[in-house]
Amino acid sequence: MQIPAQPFPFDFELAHTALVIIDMQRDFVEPGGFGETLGNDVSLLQAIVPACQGVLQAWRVAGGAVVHTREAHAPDLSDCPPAKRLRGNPSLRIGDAGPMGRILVAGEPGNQIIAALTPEPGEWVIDKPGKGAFYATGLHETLQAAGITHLLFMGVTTEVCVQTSMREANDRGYDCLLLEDCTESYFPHFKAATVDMLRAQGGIVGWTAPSSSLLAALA
Ligand code: TIU
Repeated sequence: MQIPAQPFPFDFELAHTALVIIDMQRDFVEPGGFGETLGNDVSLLQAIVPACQGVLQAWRVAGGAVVHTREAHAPDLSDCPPAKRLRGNPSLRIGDAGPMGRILVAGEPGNQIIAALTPEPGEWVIDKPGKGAFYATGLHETLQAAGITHLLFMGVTTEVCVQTSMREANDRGYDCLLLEDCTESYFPHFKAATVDMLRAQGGIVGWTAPSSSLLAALA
């Protein structure tokens, strides 16, 4: 398959490509979670949910592999560096009890993927303690075992967990494409800058394209 993309068309084979949905969990997208404790307006992120849903549905129908990630820490916070927990002045820190349970802790209501994008059986769900999806997870091994060489990214936030994961993937040899309307930041100018920088210099990190281009190729 080939889709129009920047900086040039993106070629991929469905059987060797995974859709990677970064951290579309309640902590970031709904009020009362980690995103809001940092002082952010989470409604900005809610706007991409319909586009993400459209891509996920089409990708499932096509039979492509799906990865969902969650930024999640163990209940004893053994995988949360103190530097991460103590940084800044949030209204609640990681591990504190909030309206959706303990902030950014695995198994809590706030740590679940939002209802609109609930993982289906057979899809991979990766809990990650860092911003990048490859740090301290088995994601690379899982993808290698499945013969995956190309990754399509969506999720939040563009310049934090999505960009970090895409850079980690690029360094591990994956061809990566970011679906522009399926990612968002609490800071719109950070999203715009990230989309620009990922595809600059001949695709130094990868490609970007609107989801309509992927949907047209899958139709
Ligand atoms: N998932 C993710 O991007 N984690 C963050 O902490 N993002 C922020 O923008 N804060």
